[in-house]
Amino acid sequence: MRLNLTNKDALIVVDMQNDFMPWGALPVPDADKIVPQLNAYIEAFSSRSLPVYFTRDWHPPDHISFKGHGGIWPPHCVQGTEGAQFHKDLIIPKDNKFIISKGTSRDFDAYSGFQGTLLDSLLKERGIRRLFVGGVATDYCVKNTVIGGLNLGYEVFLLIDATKGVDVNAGDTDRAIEEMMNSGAVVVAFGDLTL
Ligand code: VGL
Ligand code: ZN
Repeated sequence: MRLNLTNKDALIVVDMQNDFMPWGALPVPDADKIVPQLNAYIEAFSSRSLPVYFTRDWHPPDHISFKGHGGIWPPHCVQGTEGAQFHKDLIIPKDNKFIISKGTSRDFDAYSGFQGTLLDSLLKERGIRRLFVGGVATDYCVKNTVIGGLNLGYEVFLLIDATKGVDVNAGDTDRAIEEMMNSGAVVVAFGDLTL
């Protein structure tokens, strides 16, 4: 596949926060290994003045998704904590970047970057039509963001070399990739971009 980036394209980096790294509260195996690859995408977009959207889980301390509060997850990405910070080596461009916080109120969870956020309106007001999505976790927030984008009418590319899944059940990540493809997402890797 050969892909030329245009001003209708945006990069979406999903939840590259400490708590999803191998040292964090809700570890995604090898999540830290994709930082260099994500940085390559970030540079490719940023150097062309194309926008980069960083989603982050940004939960209150008693969030509904946490064990003991009705959910299945250990407490993670609590607002303002070190665990909620982005991986220290992730490049955050000065310009044309947006931070999208989700899961911010106690009684609602959001796996999709579109759920309860301004992401769709920010993309639409810039005329963005194609989304390139990477980050973690493939089988949760990446999957829901990709399918959310498809449902909103975007063309969506899954960055297969810049995403990692948590695999709570063996095979979840592979099934998530299949589900995204069946929903219309196109799997691409860095070498597919014409740079
Ligand atoms: C996520 C589980 C709970 C994710 C967020 O970013 O994929 N997974 N909260
Ligand atoms: Zn969460």
